[in-house]
Amino acid sequence: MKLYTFPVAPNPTKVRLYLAEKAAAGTTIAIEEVPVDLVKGEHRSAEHRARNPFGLLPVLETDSGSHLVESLVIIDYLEELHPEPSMFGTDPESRAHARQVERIADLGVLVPLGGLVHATESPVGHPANPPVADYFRAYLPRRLDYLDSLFDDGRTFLAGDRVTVGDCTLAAALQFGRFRKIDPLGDYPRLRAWDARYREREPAKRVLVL
Ligand SMILES: N[C@@H](CCC(=O)N[C@@H](CS)C(=O)NCC(=O)O)C(=O)O
Repeated sequence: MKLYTFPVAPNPTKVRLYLAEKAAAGTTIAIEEVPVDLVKGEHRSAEHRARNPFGLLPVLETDSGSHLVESLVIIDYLEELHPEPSMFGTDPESRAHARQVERIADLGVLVPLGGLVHATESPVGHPANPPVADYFRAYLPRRLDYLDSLFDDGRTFLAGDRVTVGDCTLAAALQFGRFRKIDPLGDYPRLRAWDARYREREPAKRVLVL
């Protein structure tokens, strides 16, 4: 299998953090990482569009040569191939909560924070768009409030006392914000403490560069 990826880009980073967490938990998944330079625009080439018609990263090329182009679907596929230890949960309810937290971290933080970066100072050349930036800025607090409130019960990670995919998603999102010096955690001490805790982990140290 091949993973087409690029450092700091949040969706590829989410998958790379997942792989690093899985490896740290004892399951090394054999995947060749292939860089596609987003800053140089390599993702817009015909070669990459043959892998992903949307011209985005990450892309997983499976052993049969097919392409998966959604980060969470890539993770789901790898989890099906390597279910142990689960990066979602051990029973239906814990899996549902872990997946819910991941969706909120993705749709509620990664997407708007990524949109804010691209609408202000896009590393891939999207035009600045102040009204879009304002929209995403206003979108973030309710989702961050919710994620911060999860720590009311003293949990260590977003979905409980073990790392799940949502931790990878949120860490990937926050790194992309740091890339453009956007820190949305100012009013969220528990999320900030989680962020510091997560970044101390070996998988995070291996993958995150900012
Ligand atoms: N929903 C997709 C989103 C993929 C995506 O937006 N990838 C970004 C990098 S994080 C990209 O390739 N951006 C290039 C561009 O916007 O030109 C996923 O979850 O993988």
